Formats: sequence, structure tokens, C-alpha cells
Amino acid sequence: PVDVLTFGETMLTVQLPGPLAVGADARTTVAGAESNVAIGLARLGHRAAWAGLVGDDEPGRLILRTLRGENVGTARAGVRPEAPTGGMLRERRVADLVRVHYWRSHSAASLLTPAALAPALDDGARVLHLTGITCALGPGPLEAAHEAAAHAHAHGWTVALDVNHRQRLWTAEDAGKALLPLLEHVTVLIASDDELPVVTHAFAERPEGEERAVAALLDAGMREVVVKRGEEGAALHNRNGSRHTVPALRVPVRDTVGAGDAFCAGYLSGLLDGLPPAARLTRANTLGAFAVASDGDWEGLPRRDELELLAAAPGTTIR
Ligand code: ADP
Ligand code: KDG
Repeated sequence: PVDVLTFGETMLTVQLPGPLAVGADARTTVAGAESNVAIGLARLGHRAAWAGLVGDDEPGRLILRTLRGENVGTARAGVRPEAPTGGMLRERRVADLVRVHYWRSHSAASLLTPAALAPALDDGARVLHLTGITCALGPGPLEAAHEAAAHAHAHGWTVALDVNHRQRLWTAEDAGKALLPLLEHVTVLIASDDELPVVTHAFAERPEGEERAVAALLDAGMREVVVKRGEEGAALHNRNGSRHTVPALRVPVRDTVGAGDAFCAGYLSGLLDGLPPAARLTRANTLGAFAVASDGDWEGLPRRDELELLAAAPGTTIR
């Protein structure tokens, strides 16, 4: 068995330094919330496997090659000739504002079903990592996420769910309804502070405010609720009543996309290493800081021997 199994949609990603409407030179890469997490974990030496679907096309080949090059297991990834790999274009519209465009409806990744995922589940894992994005891709991926969560729960794995709400894919109301039946299987819920109402939207007594939302989630059976607070860091609420907050690292901001995924990788790494709560948050914040201080979702994430790198004084040259 691997340490962490994850799956979802990884896309060909085109990054433009300026507005698309007038044309700009592009950089191509691959990105997907779950594969970002898998790469972050693999860089730290954990065994991570990604079991998504790609098309039988050049973007699909780039995705699999990239994941293999990052030591992410792809033995259970699938290639579907009947649909294309999804794509995403990210334009820096103005200095501090990035706009995303998707080409992902009817993509290969949206063909995922519980049957396609079964071999990966049979392999076993210590942790299953899910995100709300996969649940938004269509009925097959939602069912696959649900069955994976039920299987993992029944086999005693840790089940992590990052809410990762994407307004471009579905409404908060639809997300709340779809995620509700999954929650009984979730061990660790990870959400930004503004995503908590998305998950609790479908609760019978809709809790108002962060404190009540967290309490309602812990009552629903989760062991831990982890709240991401951007440049302020993060908080961890444990079912046993303990609560920890750890500030973010201070780093120059290059590209904030991918920070949440890096954070998840750091948190799960801390869990796998058996770190105490505050140390798990510190590792999560450290990976989030690496993501914001470098271009790309995952390209700048640290290897284990680089975890302390951000403690260096600004402007340091290591020689
Ligand atoms: P998301 O990318 O999912 O919206 P956040 O913006 O909350 O999530 O960022 C996730 C984590 O990344 C934060 O909890 C923090 O650890 C780190 N992070 C985000 N922004 C910054 C920043 N400006 N400086 C340092 N760390 C940051
Ligand atoms: O978290 C970063 C991801 O959002 C990303 O790179 C692409 O998976 C993605 C999505 O659906 O937006």
C-alpha cells in the first residue's frame, strides 16, 4: 500500500504573463489540485499515488510524464481515448489579479467512475485525499469520491477532504448538497475560512459563523477541522477539544495559486510522520509559503532537506 492515494482532474495548464485577449507568450505546465498534493508529498519522500484519467493525447502524455518524473505513482492512472485531457488557461490580467479559463467539460477526467477507481482502492493506502473539485466534475466522479471515502473509512484509512470550492464549476448550494453524504467518512476536513459555510450549507440547522460551523462539523464526526487563513496561517480544531493556531511564514508573494494544495501536502506529511498538532500546522504553513513564494502550483515545493530553506534571511545566496 502507498501512504496517500488521491485522484481528480489534472489539466494541461497554459500560463500567460498578460491578458489573453491581446495575446501573450505562454508557459505550459500541468496542474490539478490533487496531483499538486501528490507531488508535494512525493517531494518529501512519502509514497503518493494518483489515479485520475487523461485523454490519449499530448497533454495526457505530459501529465503522466510529469507525475512519474516527480515520483508520484501512476500505475492506476487511466488513459481514455474517447475524450480529451482537460485544459486550463491562467492569465495575469493585471499585476495582482489572475483569471482562470477552463476547457474541461466532457474531459477524460470527468469519465471517472467507481469501477475505474476500484483497482487503486484495492492496492490500499494509509490516507485517502479528496477534494471538492473532483466532486464537481459530474455524477461519475462524485460517486467515485463517495465510494472511495466509504471504502477508506471501512478499512481504517485516514480520509482527508479539502473543500476547494470552485465557483466556476458549481454553486455553493450544489457543493453543500453533494458533499454532505461524504462527511460521515471524513477524518480531516480542510477548508479556507470562507469555505466553511459551503460545507455546512446543507446542514439542517445551518450554523452561523466560524465557531459554530467548526463545532457542527466536529459533531458530524470529523476528528479534525483545519482552517486555512491565507497570509495569517492556519488553525486546527480537534474533536477532543484542543485547538491550535500557527501564523504563516513571511515570504515575498509570487503566485498564490496552489498554496492550499501545498498546505494540504504539508499537513498530510505531518500526519504521516506522527507530528503533534502545532508541528503539523507548521509544516503545512511551510509548504503553503513555498507555493506562494514561487511560480507555478507545485514547481517550487521543497524536498525534505529544503524544509528549513525559508528561514534564511531575505536575499540570501547559498554557496
Ligand atoms: P487557498 O489557496 O486554498 O485559497 P489560502 O490562501 O488560505 O488557501 O492559503 C493556504 C495556505 O498557504 C495558508 O494557510 C498559508 O499557510 C499559506 N499562505 C497563503 N498565503 C500566504 C502568504 N501571503 N504568505 C505566507 N503563506 C501564505
Ligand atoms: O489549487 C490549484 C488548482 O485550483 C489548480 O491548479 C487547478 O485543479 C484545479 C482547478 O480545478 O482549479
